[in-house]
Amino acid sequence: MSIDKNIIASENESLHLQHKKKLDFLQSEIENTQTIIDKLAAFQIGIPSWALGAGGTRFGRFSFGGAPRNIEEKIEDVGLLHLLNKNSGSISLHIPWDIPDDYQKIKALAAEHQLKFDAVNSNTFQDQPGQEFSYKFGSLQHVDAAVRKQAIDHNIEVIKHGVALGSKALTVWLADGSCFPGQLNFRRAYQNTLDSLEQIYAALPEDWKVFIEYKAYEPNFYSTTVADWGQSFSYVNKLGNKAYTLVDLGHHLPNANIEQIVALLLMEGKLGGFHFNDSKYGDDDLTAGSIKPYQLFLIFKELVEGMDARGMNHATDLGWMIDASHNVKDPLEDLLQSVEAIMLAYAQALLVDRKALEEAQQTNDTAKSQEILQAAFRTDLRPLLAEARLQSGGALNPLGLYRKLNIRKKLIDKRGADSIATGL
Ligand SMILES: [Mn+2]
Repeated sequence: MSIDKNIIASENESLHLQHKKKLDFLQSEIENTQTIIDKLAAFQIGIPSWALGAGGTRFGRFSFGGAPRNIEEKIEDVGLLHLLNKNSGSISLHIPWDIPDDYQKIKALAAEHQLKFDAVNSNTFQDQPGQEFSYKFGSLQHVDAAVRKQAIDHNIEVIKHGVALGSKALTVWLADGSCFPGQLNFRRAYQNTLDSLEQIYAALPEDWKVFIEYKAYEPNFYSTTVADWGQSFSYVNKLGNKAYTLVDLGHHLPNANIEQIVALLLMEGKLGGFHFNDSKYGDDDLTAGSIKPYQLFLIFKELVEGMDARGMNHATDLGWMIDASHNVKDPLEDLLQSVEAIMLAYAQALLVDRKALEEAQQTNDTAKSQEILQAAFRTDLRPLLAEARLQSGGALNPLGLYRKLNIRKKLIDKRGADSIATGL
């Protein structure tokens, strides 16, 4: 599924007057908008291959129809998103769900859609058909060395797939933990996990990173072996300079101050990347910015400040990925909304008057500090996002055009109403 460039151009033309009016107003209020627009145009977000179909819950799954049936169709779907918004320039694959038959063919297809391969993900939270040992009681932490070896070998295989595709990072998320007190010796589980991670780390190519993701609870409900940023930080510090912590916004206990976690991880040089989503209660995997947009902005404020303090490139020095699940929305519409929300939070963070904030902080002017942050948060910067898309050849209104062109219906016509995508 592709969209003719002329269709995007003519749709943009019909929206241009209205867009210009809003943009002119913003440009009269804000200096150097082109600097922000250029940064927005450069910023690319990785789309998860596992979130292009219906996610469902543990109670059931309701199909949307037209779900991508294989890795080629997943790349086509991400290519479509990128064509519309020009900020979805990479895809994150999950192994074994997305093992390519022909690397060169898949690389060529991705290049055709101007997509890169973001971090590759291993999966030791499920048993696969034909697998010798079960992960029911963990993988890298397992009491049995043979199970650990199977999980280590799997991660090394994932690295090999990633190398063949041109990816530069491995994300390890472990479901390992325990459901009941007494089930697990915490220290032994930690040591086994560290030992397993060291063996995976040893297989990393020189220019690769490994991201260690943490999660407070679920599927294990009493303990998780990499449960929070402190535990991940402890592993990545021991592993070495290619190991980093990955922050998934839904993986904290309620009300955790994620922006502070992000600030400190960045300061310590150990923040590797992000999984964006939003949540009300737990790991809800909802559309980024749909529940707590202010939190998303505060996180980006720390990211921009912390990356600038370390002289980092906003667009390329961290892994920016979405990790979401779609139960009631069209997954592609949901992903367009997530990308828009992430871009908006980034734009607002770029707008913060950091010099004034620094002065307010140094003089303990608490009210002023709040005014400065909220002034940025409450400025509607959507016209800058639209302008960045326009300048990059994307659509002024991606979701509007997606709907106008009846893309979901066309996908259903092509792939069927009951097609199922591999993934969560
Ligand atoms: Mn995640």
